Amino acid sequence: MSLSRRTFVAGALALSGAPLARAAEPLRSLAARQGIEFGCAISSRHLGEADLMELVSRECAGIVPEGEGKWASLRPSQDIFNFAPLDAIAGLARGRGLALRGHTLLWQHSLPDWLARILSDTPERAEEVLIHHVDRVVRRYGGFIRCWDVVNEVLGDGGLRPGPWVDALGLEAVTIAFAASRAASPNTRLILNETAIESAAGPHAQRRHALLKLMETLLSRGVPMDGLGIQAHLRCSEPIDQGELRRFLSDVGGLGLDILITELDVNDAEVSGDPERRDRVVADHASRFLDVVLDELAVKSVYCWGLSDRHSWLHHHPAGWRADGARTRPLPFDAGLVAKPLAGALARAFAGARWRP
Ligand code: 9MR
Repeated sequence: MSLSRRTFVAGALALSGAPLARAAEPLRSLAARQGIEFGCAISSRHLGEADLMELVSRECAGIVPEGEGKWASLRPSQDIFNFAPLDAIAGLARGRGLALRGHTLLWQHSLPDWLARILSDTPERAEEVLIHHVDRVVRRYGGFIRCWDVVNEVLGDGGLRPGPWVDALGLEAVTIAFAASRAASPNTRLILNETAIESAAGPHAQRRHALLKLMETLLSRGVPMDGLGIQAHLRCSEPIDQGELRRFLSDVGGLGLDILITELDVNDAEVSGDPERRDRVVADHASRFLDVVLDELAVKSVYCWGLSDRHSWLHHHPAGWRADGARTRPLPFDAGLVAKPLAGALARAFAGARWRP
């Protein structure tokens, strides 16, 4: 974009503490102009909401399934793969020309009950069942899902997070999942997805440190990992540590890894005031994150965890419950699908970002 055009867009958007008009340029094209992919998570439960699906295909270049790629959805029993819900999301992506990300092959949550027995058997059985699952799932969507969150939230505050996979296989769970993914689809980008690394809070600092060490270890062992996913479930009550975040992103980029923002939303559970004020605080908080993040050229995509406040996991999780009983407003569009200041913050951040190849 020329400087004058860029100044114009940024200037026009700067007027928007106010909601963006629906006629504003879609987020996906503002992002794409700088080589960034913008997208969001969707759930197959909401595929029937025509207005929401219209908004998704207008604003997004890609989608990611909120739950349909998890073991609990794909594996009702040991012998059965149920691909129908994930296929439905893939069908939307195909029909609307959207990219599709995969989420997720190795996580301590959303596992079917039958798996516990196998994972507590022998490490060999655990390895076998993991390879079988990854192979079937990744191979099936091979060329179409170009990027998978292979491993999700494997770090706790002090190293590997205990959970069924780590308890059964230790770090090998991670290396097996990556290797099996690469074997199943050699051209798919393979991501290590992690949470809670962006604030000044002690556990975040510890996790940044542990994450760098983990990625260095995996790369030194030849593990086929292409990038880091930063979930970015931001919380207004937890200030962004801009200096440390900048340094961390640069260290990750220095390892030759891509960085993806995979699950952005902004929790306003502790923000007081009317919705207008809360929406402004949310947008400002996101800007402090996005300004640093998009300044790092290794950052290639930004996905929100949902698109409209009509549906958010935070409405169903204590982390998102407010003392006044009102619903959290964590996403760029309100429940009526009108753009909020957070959409303006995203638009401004994309318009002001540098081009990345
Ligand atoms: O938003 C998802 C919610 O609907 C599910 O019930 C939950 C358990 O599967 O997972 C939520 O998504 C999580 C994501 O998979 C990983 N990072 C944290 C997300 C919010 O909890």
